[in-house]
Amino acid sequence: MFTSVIDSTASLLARGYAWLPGLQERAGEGPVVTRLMGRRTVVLDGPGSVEFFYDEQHVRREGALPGPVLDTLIGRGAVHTLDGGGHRVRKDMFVSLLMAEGGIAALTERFVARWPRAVAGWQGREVVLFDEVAAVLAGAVCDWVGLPLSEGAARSVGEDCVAMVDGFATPGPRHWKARRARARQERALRRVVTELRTAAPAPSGGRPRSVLTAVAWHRDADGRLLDPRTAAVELLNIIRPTVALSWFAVFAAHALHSAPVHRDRLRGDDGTYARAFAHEVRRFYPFAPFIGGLAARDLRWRDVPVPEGSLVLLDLYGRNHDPEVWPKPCDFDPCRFMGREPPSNDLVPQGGGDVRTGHRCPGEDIAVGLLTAIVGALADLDCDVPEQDLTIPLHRMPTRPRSGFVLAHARTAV
Ligand code: MYR
Repeated sequence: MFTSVIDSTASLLARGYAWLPGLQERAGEGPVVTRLMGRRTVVLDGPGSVEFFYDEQHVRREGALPGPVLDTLIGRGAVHTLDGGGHRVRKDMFVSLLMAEGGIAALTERFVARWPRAVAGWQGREVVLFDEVAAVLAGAVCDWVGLPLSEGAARSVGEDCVAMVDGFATPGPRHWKARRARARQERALRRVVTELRTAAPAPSGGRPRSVLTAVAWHRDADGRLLDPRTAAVELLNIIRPTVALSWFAVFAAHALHSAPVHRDRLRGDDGTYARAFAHEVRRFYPFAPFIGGLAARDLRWRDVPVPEGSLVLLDLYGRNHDPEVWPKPCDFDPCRFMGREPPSNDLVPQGGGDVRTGHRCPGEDIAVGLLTAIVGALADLDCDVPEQDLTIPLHRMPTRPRSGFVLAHARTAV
């Protein structure tokens, strides 16, 4: 076991993805016990950790996310901050919207329709793939939500969503940019919700006409409509994570560039290899290192006391690289997913647990579906990759290839 009484927050912010593996190395076989933001913190890893963390009797969400994360990434009053009955009713709304039959296909079709137009617009200039994918995803998801936008407006929404994700875990200018981006988008969506409610009566029964209508007229566990700001927060909790797939898109481009052999296989593919590739991108590359909550009561984890109110972290990156679960975890090998969908608590890049009753991300199927389409689109792209810095710095959270992946002379192969 590694126990530190010295607060480790500054070390986490400085070391990024290397912070937890560093403590784990010092801890040997036992759990890491440290302090973050002044709180006793116990890290769960290894067998049983995902199941332990997602047991509602063990970990609660209320009060777990610090203000700087709420005011940038997640939003105040979001589903992520609820427990028990309040969580279940709000979560049902997300599940019914994000996992509805045909919903993922409809969103993916919007991305696929926009992609060739975007590529055509890159003629004669270098582009940063990360920025371009964010703009296409923003246009696709806003349209799908029921908020069709011009290309320019979609690009701005994409930039704001990227800023929220990019700046939530970092003090300084990136953080203030994230706060401004959230405030701007919350304001705009609050207005949309208020206008929609004023313009027409609540839809009576049946399937709502759009995601926007469903969120605007959603009633929480207390039977009340969400206040317009919370409705805006939850709309952003659909739009922003979709745009955040740009991180996985550049990781996919990085993987294709590092091993071009995958491209040939993807070009002759019926989608099966692209899906396996998408799963492997989500497993292999560093995105969310861990997830946190508060001990709901006095607990013990592998003989270590976890007093009520302690911060409990679940090591997501460690789970995705556990050699007991993933042989040769540091090899990028999509074949490990050929012909099989991963057991849900083995592959946890977006968290684990049960999607309907627990805190598992309800957008995970969307992420896999869209990333599969993105992988196919990238494999079909003929382009030059100019000299650039493609290193992935581990101290930066969230990280990505430094250059954002610059392309030149791009065109879709016929
Ligand atoms: C979303 O928009 O909800 C998806 C984005 C999740 C962000 C995950 C990036 C993790 C990087 C840092 C963790 C730092 C903990 C202080």
